[in-house]
Amino acid sequence: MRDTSLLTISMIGKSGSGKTMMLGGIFDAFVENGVEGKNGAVISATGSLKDPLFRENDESGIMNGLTVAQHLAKYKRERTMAVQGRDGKIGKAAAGTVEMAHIHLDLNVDKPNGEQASLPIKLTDYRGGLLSIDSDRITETDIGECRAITDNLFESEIIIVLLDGIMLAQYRDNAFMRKKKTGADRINVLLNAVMKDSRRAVTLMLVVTKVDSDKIPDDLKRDNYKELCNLACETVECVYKKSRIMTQSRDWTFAVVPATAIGEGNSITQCVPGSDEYYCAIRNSADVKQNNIDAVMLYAVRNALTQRLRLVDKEITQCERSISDKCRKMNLFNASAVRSFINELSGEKEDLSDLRNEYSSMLSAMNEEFSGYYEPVRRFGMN
Ligand SMILES: Nc1nc2c(ncn2[C@@H]2O[C@H](COP(=O)(O)OP(=O)(O)OP(=O)(O)O)[C@@H](O)[C@H]2O)c(=O)[nH]1
Ligand SMILES: [Mg+2]
Repeated sequence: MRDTSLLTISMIGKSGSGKTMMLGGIFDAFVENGVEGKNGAVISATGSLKDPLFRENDESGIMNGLTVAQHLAKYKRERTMAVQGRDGKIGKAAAGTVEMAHIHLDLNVDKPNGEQASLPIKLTDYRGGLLSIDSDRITETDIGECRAITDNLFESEIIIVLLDGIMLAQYRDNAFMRKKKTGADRINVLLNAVMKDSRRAVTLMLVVTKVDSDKIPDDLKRDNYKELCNLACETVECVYKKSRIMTQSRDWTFAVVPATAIGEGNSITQCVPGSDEYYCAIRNSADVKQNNIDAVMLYAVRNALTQRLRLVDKEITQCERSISDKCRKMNLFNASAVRSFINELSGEKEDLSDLRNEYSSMLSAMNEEFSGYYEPVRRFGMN
């Protein structure tokens, strides 16, 4: 049976859009450092007991937490990106992802009063090349991985779409090329299918990556990257056009956020010789720091939890209704059968109430203490 408490997060984006680097930013923000709220609450992530890869070896979960952290350390940005040496020369750039990986984490909230709440999440990293593969060259492995991506998308409560900010800027005046280069042509098709058959409320975060790059002109960076974000929305045209309908009729949420996995002033962007594409390297002795990747995660999780809380409330009301319905129908002859049914329902209601308490405890902190993180997030699709 699928674990319903597990929050599945899909990250989709073309090869080179920054998925693996974003995981590096998540590692940096939540696993290594922890994100702090304004009154001292901390949201951090640890290896999850739900991780099938590590659970077998360690039922206690203590070693598990460590192994997952070690496993994740391979996402450190200095390892996944070319770095400039002291002599000014740029090292070899890391290759893209070659193998799909599912990362299970527990997202933990520690409140100043000592209260704790936790939510297991699953993130998946895959080779973005799959998005642009030609159907006549597709292999069995490709098909398997494509299926896994699609399955993952359909079970996700959060979908993060990554669009390369440098490419958006480079092709700002050519919509056709912009869609092609950022992979939006394929992303539109994929998400159109998800929107059609969506079975739940989804939070869709459009993340504009690499906004630290000096190849993005100032007029696109102004006002917290307003024009760059507008370009991103126009590029995933189908999603943008349907966003209002999906918001109103299916409870979806849409937002766009500019983000960087390494921080402003920390990169060098150079043209790939003989091509029209750019690559980035980390500047010598840069203080690498993600910006807004924490905001993407916090905003999306808060929103997904708000949706879950609504659902749990509905289920609790239904449970209560069934209990009082049964009570009314109880008589001398059916009393024992009805009583055992009521007991069962009461147990169910208790479990739901525990879940409700966990969600609302987490949400109250996310609403009260972390509101500052939501400022760079722009909503769309509301009217
Ligand atoms: N300047 C800058 N460059 C970035 C950032 N994120 C990614 N990059 C650059 O983009 C390259 C590709 O990023 P990845 O995270 O490996 O891209 P990916 O989406 O995982 O690509 P695949 O694994 O091939 O699907 C990196 O090696 C960096 O050069 C960022 O925030 N800022
Ligand atoms: Mg990758």
